[in-house]
Amino acid sequence: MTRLVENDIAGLERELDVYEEELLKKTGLNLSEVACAGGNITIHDLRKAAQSYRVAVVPITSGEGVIGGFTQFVASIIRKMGFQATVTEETDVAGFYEGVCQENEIIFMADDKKFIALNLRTKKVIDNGYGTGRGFGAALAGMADGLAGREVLVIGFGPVGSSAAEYLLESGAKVAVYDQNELRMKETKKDMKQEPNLKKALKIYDFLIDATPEGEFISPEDLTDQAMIAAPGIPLGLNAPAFEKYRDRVIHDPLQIGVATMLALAVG
Ligand code: 2YC
Repeated sequence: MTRLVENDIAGLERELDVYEEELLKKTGLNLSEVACAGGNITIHDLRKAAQSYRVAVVPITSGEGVIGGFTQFVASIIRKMGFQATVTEETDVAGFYEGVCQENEIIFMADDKKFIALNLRTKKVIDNGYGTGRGFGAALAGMADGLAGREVLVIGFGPVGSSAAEYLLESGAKVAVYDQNELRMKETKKDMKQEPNLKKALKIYDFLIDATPEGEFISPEDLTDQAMIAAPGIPLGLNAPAFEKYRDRVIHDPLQIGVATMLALAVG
C-alpha cells in the first residue's frame, strides 16, 4: 500500500465536480453510481442512508502522522455523495470519542496500516483496499458497458487487486491475474487464470486493472489499441506517453472511488 503524501491530494477537493464530470464521461456513471455498483446497493438505498447516517472522519497522528488535507478531502468526497460529514476537532481516541458523542454512526479513520469505515449501528467495518478494488472494478465495467463474458487482466494481487478480481468474477467476467510475486500468484482463485508473462498478457487483454504500487512500467506499445484501464495503484503504472494516448480510457484517482465505495459498503 502506497502511503499518500500531501501533494497527492492537494487541490483535489475543489476539483471534485470536474473529476465527477470526467468520470461520468468515461463510465456513464457518477461517483455515487460507481460506489453503489461496487458496494452492491441501490442509489435509492444510498439516498435513504444519507438521511439516516452522519459521518465523522477522525485524524490519526500515529506512525508517520497526519497527512495534510487527507481527512478534509475524505469528508468532501462523503459530502459529494449527499451525506453530512465532519472532521473531528480532536485526533485519535479523543477524536473517536468526539465523533461518537456527536452521534455520528459512521467513522472513517486511517493509520499507516489500515484505512477503515466503521458502522457503529451494524458493527460493519470496511477496509479501504476492499472498497477500492470493488469500486475500480465497477468503474471499468461502466467504461466497458459491462464486462460479463469479457476477459480482464488484473495486475497486482494484493488487497486491492484481489478485491477487484473478486468483483469482476461476480460480474461474470473471465479474470486473469499477473503478479511479480510468486506467493501472491499462488493465492489466485481456481476460476482465475494465471498469466506468467506480463508483456505478453498486455498485448492480449483489452480490459486492465492496474493494482500495483509500481509506477510507469507500461508504455503505449505494450497495450492493445482498444485498451481500457482502471488504475487504483499509486503511482500510475502507465508512463506519460501511454497516459497521453489512452487518457480518455484511464480511470485513476488517489481516494475518490475508494472512499465512495467504502461508504456504500458500510451503509449496505
Ligand atoms: O491524516 C491522517 O489521519 C493519517 N493518519 C492518514 C494516513 C493514511 C495512510 N494511508 C495511505 O496513505 C493510503 C490509504 C489512503 C490508501 C492507501 N494508502
